[in-house]
Amino acid sequence: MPVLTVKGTNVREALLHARQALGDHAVVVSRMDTPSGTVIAVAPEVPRSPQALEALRHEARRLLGRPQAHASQVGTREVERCLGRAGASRQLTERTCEAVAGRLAEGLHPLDLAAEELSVAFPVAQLKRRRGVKTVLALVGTAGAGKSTTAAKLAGRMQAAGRTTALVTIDLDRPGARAQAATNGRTMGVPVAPAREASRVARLFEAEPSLDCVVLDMTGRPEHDLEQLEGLRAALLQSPVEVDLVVLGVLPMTSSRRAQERFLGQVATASLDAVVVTKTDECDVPAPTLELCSERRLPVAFLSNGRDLGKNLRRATGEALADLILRGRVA
Ligand SMILES: Nc1nc2c(ncn2[C@@H]2O[C@H](COP(=O)(O)OP(=O)(O)OP(=O)(O)O)[C@@H](O)[C@H]2O)c(=O)[nH]1
Ligand SMILES: [Mg+2]
Repeated sequence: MPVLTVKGTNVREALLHARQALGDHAVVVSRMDTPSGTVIAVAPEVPRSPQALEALRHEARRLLGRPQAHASQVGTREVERCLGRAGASRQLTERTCEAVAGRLAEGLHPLDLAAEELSVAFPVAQLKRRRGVKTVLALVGTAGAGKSTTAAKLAGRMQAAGRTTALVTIDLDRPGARAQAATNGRTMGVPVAPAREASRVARLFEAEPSLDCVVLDMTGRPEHDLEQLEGLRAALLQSPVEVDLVVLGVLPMTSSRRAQERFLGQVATASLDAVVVTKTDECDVPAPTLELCSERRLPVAFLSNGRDLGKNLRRATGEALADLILRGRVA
């Protein structure tokens, strides 16, 4: 008969969880109090023989009978060290260590427990595609944030996923910008369309029915780009083609917190749908950027971890964010 460990902030809560997990016939075999609550070992039903009872007790002792104080100290110390290295705030460190300490009886490695806790600590974007609806992914960010690089990577990714994609850039005046777009488009096998006004994207969809997705690279001048986005929104509303506009903020991990906050303030009216965190490979302290996203309830959609257009873009998942914090890199 299997024995499960179930935790709660108090005995009553642990018992409720046990009932939810194993039903009304669950029996408590053993109990252990921890700094953050109670862990109980439960079996699905009353054992039928003294031997079965002894086997259950043995298993419960194995599950709960760890040298708790020692394990808790050693375990959370390692987690604390990792989080410190990642630049995590005191609140995040305390919250994670407390959760890990409360789960040590589960028998997993403390860093794995920390990874589980961190994997649900930050919002992750669920960019859902509506059936029959086309998509514009518009990238806003400060100069040099990684917009053009990310735009090319995203366009390549969409194309590879079977969506007929174009890369549109409204960054036409900066020297070298057109050439960069053309080279990136060639590298990714995606056509590039320069446009003075973002609103032209609406007409592109109308003129080219097979076009399914546009990745829109912008200038890096927030005021100008916000105005352009408004123009595009208005044009899409008028258009007979149904298109979802997804606005992605490009947030380099290498920028200071103050610069990141300033940017988010500048684009507040654009109501970002999500962010792409770039340059994760050049930053040793990933936690502050992710904590800022969490504070602002900004879901992370992608992580850019290098210059290689074909390789260095990952979909953000809870596990990837936890890896970034605990291991310093995207797995
Ligand atoms: N290491 C690293 N470099 C990156 C990453 N993303 C972009 N870069 C580099 O950052 C620099 C700026 O990238 P761009 O994509 O041109 O940035 P941008 O936001 O379009 O810049 P502007 O158009 O000038 O505003 C380039 O040298 C890129 O190769 C990344 O994830 N990691
Ligand atoms: Mg650019």
